[in-house]
Amino acid sequence: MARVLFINPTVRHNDLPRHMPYGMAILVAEAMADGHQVQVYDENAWRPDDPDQALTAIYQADDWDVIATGGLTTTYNSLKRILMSARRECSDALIVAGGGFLTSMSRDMMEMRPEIDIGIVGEAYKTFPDILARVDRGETDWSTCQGTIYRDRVNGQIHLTISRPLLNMEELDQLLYPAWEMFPMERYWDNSEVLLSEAGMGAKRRLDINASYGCALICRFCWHLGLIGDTFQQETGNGKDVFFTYDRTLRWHSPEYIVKMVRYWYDTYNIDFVAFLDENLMTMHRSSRGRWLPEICRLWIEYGLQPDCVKNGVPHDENCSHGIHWGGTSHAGQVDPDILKLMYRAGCSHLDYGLESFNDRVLANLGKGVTARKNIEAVRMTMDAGIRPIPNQILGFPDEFFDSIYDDMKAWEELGIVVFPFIATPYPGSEWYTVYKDRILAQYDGDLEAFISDLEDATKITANICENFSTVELLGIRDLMVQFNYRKLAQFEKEWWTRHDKVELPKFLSRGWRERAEEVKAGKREHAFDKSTEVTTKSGMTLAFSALDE
Ligand code: B12
Ligand code: SF4
Repeated sequence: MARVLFINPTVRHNDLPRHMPYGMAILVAEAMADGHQVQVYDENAWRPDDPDQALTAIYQADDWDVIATGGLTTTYNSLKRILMSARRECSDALIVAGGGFLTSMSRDMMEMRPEIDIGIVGEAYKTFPDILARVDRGETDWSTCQGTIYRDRVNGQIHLTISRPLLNMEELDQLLYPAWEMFPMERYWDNSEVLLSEAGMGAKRRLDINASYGCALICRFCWHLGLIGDTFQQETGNGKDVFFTYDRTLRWHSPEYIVKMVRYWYDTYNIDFVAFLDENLMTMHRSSRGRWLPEICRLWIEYGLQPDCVKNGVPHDENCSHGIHWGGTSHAGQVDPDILKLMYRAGCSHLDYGLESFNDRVLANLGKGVTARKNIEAVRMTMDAGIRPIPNQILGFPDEFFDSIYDDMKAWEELGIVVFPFIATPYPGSEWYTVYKDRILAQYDGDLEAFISDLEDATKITANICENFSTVELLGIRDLMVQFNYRKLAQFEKEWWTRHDKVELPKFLSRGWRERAEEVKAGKREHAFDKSTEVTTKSGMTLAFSALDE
């Protein structure tokens, strides 16, 4: 059986380790169940003073057959170190990479990181065990291993194999529980608190769960890890590569699987909070014709997980020692008071809303399936249900302009929202990454790796994809927005018009992203510009826009 070393890279190097890697922890469990000799080095949890020295010691500690690593694109800098020293110290080991950083830009990443022997594109639940079984059999021909991108060891060429079908929902329910005990849980317990609700703030033993895969919507800055049936392969002139479409295969675990697992964690680890990692709980609710979430809530109570405070109808405090509070992600266009009521009764204490903007033009162009009015209603409805809504805002969309800026500020004031907006960031895998790739590269002197290395939280600006404001302007605008400085913004708006004679409002097409991806690949990167939209800004600059209709 193979000797397998998993390495979890550092996530958010300037924050504490807060989330054990859910997907990797399941792969660890599956590999152990198949009889392989598995070890885990969690760099994210340990944060050694000298990461390279620590890695060298670990690589030299055994004769590894397989080194497996991967994670978010934003962990690239950590992954680069991990991969480089793996190749140096373990020249004979098979280096396997997976997760977001690899799937979102498969061929580019294989070129950027020559240490990787084989990459797993998208879902790894079947592919990774298949690779380990082949290692056991001494096979080195990867051409028949579905769902991978590999490097020919003789001539160095990179090949993409045909994609592997996703697990169906029955198969998902057969997945083993994450092997949390292989990770340094104590270090994560120390940072259990979730500063999003009273119950979350007091959390001392939180675990995360990913109860569903995907989201029905198509927000153009978002991406789904290649786990939702949206990948397609296309010849590029440099070999086949992976692209992403609007196709959707939404999948969820059964309520029984979810609640039984949480009850198991409660009995085994005495957990007090669960964070649902699901991209969007509400689209799953809708896709299940309204059955999935109510059943989870019903079983949560039936399995004795309802928190005491909710059961007794009293505010949460430190005496609430029985049951499990939880939080997750919602969607303003799909939520309703009935489901919120049920969720509250089962212990839901916060819901994250990617509201993004309070301007209808921006929202429509984004593919979010929501309006400003719905955003406002959802915040109120969630508060009325006793659940804390956590509103996320983004600034710097391609069509951001003064009207959307003022709309955001007005809504924040009206709802009493305190927020520091993220900056619209074209993370690899997203539609805007593909559409704006040339522009992104131009901001990094053509150096793709420099862009990838620069990516962190979207609070920081990396590649600017806003058509109307420069990077410096966006940062200044965000500052003025959070201070509600309408006066300075109106002054800037006047200045802006002395330097520009038109505003650019790109209109993104809602037809199939597959066709769009093909156009983009064929070199047609420009998108339709809507010159007819009339925009009214706070200081009444509407007239200037009529010039657009010429
Ligand atoms: C938890 C989470 C985080 C955690 C960190 C999680 C961690 N420990 O790595 C935190 C909160 C820190 C985080 C932050 C951010 N995140 Co985040 N996050 C998630 C979330 C909600 C869940 C991840 C998860 O567990 N998924 C479920 C499991 C099953 O999937 P998985 O881990 O990817 O594993 C599967 C495969 O990818 C693969 N795989 C994964 N790892 C490995 C390793 C090996 C060796 C192999 C073989 C295979 C493999 O196998 C698994 C089974 O198929 C996802 C959304 C989602 N629901 O997926 C977003 C998501 C991953 N995040 C995303 C983004 C954009 C961010 C932020 C940039 C957001 C922001 N505005 O700041 C920041 C970046 C922070 C930073 N500076 O690095 C994007 C992805 C971007 C990208 N291109 O990588 C996602 C997809 C959200 C989205 N829809 O846009 N995130
Ligand atoms: S609603 Fe959320 S998860 Fe769904 S596509 Fe939009 S940002 Fe992504």
